[in-house]
Amino acid sequence: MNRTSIRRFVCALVLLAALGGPGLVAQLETQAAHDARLQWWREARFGLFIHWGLYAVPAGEWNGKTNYGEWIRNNAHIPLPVYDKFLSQFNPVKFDADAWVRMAKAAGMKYIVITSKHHDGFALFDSKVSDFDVMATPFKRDILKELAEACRKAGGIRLCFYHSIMDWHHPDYLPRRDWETDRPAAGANFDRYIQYMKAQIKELITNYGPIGVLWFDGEWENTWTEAYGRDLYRYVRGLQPDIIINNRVGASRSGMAGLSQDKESAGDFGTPEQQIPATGLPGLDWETCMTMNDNWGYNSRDKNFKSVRTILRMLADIASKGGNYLLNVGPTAEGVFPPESVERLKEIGAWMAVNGESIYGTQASPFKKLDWGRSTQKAIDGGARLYLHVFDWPADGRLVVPGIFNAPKKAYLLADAKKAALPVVRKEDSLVVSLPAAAPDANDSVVVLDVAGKIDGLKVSRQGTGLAKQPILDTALAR
Ligand code: FHN
Repeated sequence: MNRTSIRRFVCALVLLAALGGPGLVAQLETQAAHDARLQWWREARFGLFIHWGLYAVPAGEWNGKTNYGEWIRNNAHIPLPVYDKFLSQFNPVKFDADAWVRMAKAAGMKYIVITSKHHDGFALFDSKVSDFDVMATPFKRDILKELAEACRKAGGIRLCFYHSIMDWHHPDYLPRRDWETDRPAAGANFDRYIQYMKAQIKELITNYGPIGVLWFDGEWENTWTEAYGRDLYRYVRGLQPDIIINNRVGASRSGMAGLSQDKESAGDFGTPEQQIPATGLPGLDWETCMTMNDNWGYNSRDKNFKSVRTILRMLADIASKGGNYLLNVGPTAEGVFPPESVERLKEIGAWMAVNGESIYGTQASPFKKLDWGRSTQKAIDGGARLYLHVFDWPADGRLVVPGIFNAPKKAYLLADAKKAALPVVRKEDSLVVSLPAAAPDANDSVVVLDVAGKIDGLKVSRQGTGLAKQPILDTALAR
């Protein structure tokens, strides 16, 4: 090798070493390949989260207290031998994977993320490396296999797995719970635990067909590091290259805001929890996960369910900021969704059947603020299609769309199968759409507004990004 090639070789090595840090995703694939891998997920916009496990047996109640959820073993200080007794009580005879998948699809959801193993260490699947799994219960059926088959048969919905890094059952997991004086840490080997976790993850990734997302959680304790996360990210992508992995694989999530401090950390999307970012997050993929009531796991007393109006408006708000919405159901120990969840999924589905086009495959709103609701958008031939989500139907029938300089092409109600044109006029820097007296939907009525030409980001400050590209527009929107 001559001097030049030696110099180039050394530079390449240095670069690769540098890439070992930030830029993990970029190191593994081109931007085009990354976009192709995430395309289905970005278009999906809406998924079902399912938190299910042994904690459904006590259903939130222990020693007279009734405010527990999936953290019951930790929060009620239940010793392992006592908690293990739930194994013999877990027999969800009413579980019907096809019914669950039908309800998710009918609700307009495009993916299901179910807890393969939550923090308590119990596996909802037939794991050859653990005896703390569903095969050790009277049920003795591989729940994830049945769900995988149900998703395959139904089509149009992807199965994804939640998997907790934190494990309160495995003897090698550290740290122990601070109240667990009966489980000394002596002899525990965290690296051996990582091998166990990788073995279970390999089972998940290789035994159930193509998996859409591996949704890690429980990554915040001091034994787990960003370096472990990068290694685990590579490991999972090596098993199934097209899989998507959330940012909780690493250790750089900023709490419940869910975004990674290091933009280049391991993971493909951010995970705000129980909250919606105040602004859109241009250039970032993110998904808000949220309970339907106050608990992830089933709590029989928790009747504080969000209204359909709240859920639909959150869906529109999240989509208008370019995010995904992962809405949770906590099934009972019998294997059924709580009736309140079933009812809401049905009503959400009725809205999505008419208006799903205004959510799926849309991009973030071009507007900083809309007094009457939200907006999503799609590119169309020769222009842009705005989906105006009207929460507050204007009493005077005039829907003012501020700060848009494109020429209007057509406007109509998305709920109107005939797409009868609605009058649109320009008033200074706004377009005004004349609406019928009655709103088509009590919660979120969608008005479609097609305009000529791409909406120029320079003219319209993006909704909530705080990036006011043209100050004049801000004042117009501020009115
Ligand atoms: O501790 C878990 C909690 O039980 C639940 O699984 C949520 C859902 O994302 N994640 C963790 C809290 O951030």
